Amino acid sequence: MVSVRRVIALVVHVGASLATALFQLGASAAGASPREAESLTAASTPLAYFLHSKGPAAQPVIYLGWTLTIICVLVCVIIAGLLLIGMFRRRKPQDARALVSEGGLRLVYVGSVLSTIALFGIAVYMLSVLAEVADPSKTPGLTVTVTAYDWWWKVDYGDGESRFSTANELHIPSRVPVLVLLKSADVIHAFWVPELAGKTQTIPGTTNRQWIEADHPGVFRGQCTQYCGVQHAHMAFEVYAQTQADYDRWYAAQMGAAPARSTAQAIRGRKLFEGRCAGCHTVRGSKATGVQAPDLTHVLSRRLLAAGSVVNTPENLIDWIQHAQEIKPGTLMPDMKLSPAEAGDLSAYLATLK
Ligand code: HEC
Ligand SMILES: [Cu+2]
Repeated sequence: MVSVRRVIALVVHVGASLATALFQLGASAAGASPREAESLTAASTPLAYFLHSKGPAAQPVIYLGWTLTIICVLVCVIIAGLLLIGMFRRRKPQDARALVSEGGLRLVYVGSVLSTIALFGIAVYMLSVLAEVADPSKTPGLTVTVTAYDWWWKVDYGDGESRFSTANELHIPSRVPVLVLLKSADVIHAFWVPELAGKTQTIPGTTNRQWIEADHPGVFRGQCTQYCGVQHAHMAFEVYAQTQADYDRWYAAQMGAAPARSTAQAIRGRKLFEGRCAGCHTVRGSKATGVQAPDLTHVLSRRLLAAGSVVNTPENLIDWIQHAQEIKPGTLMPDMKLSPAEAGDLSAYLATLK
């Protein structure tokens, strides 16, 4: 079994290098500068999960994928070969009225038996992979709750006094199995971080479980993979695997409430926020306690906005607030009409939410 795995690992490796080279070639053909093309790796492609796995919950799946691919390619090649042989080694023309057939049914029997054995073998292998990835080998070191909303992800950490909530970003320490409890606030979505684990649905009224573990620090893209409405495609998230020290620092920073002291402009901005945004959004430490939208206590610490729709820059942030329906048509956040002065106040306030 070990040697088979080695062979598959080699095939995977060669495949990955080939795909990366092709991808970079395509990127430069499309006009990307050599440096840009270089910065792209196969990990940026949608099929990266077929080439790389970055954690133990994904490793057995990648072997399964390649084994199935190899078997399918072999079947195609064998059938094509037999067809060619059949075409060139025709039987002699015989009298159409002759009653005796020359046989040939034997091959059909052999083929049926072989296919049955192959399919049965594949089924057993698949079930064993399912069992292998069902539970982590160690007890999870961390449990987080992820709730899917149309069209973003709420992530809850901790319990009691030390609980906090963030959005579209999952931070985990690397090399620690993490149990993700999956819930849905509205319709069925599915949680998928291809390089770390398989897909798991989030179903209203049920709590599903999925464990993930990252071998090394890194950023892994996740995506909703169950069609859930118009903005399903803009329902991405990122998993940040960090060293334990980095993770602890992030955790401590997230747990704090928003700062109370600030400039006069920011205080005006906070009043405006509490008046117009608090029905949906929470900022801990202020009067805003809405629950139907992302918690914004530390919105500035996030890399992306609106479930991966835009990069979180000050310009994009205020643009999103005023034109959410243009950036993500149909999103459950309305365009907020703001005068230039109000936009300035609000920006000053949001800039304090680090
Ligand atoms: C009717 C409810 C509602 C109101 C009112 C509202 N929002 Fe939102 N907001 C949402 C929802 C829902 C999302 C998630 C949108 C998505 O990703 O599809 C969101 C997303 C955001 C985000 C992106 C957060 C992230 O981490 O991705 C920001 C920033 C934001 N809103 C700011 C504001 C501000 C500032 C106001 C007031 C001027 C406001 N919102 C008013 C519902 C609301
Ligand atoms: Cu979804």
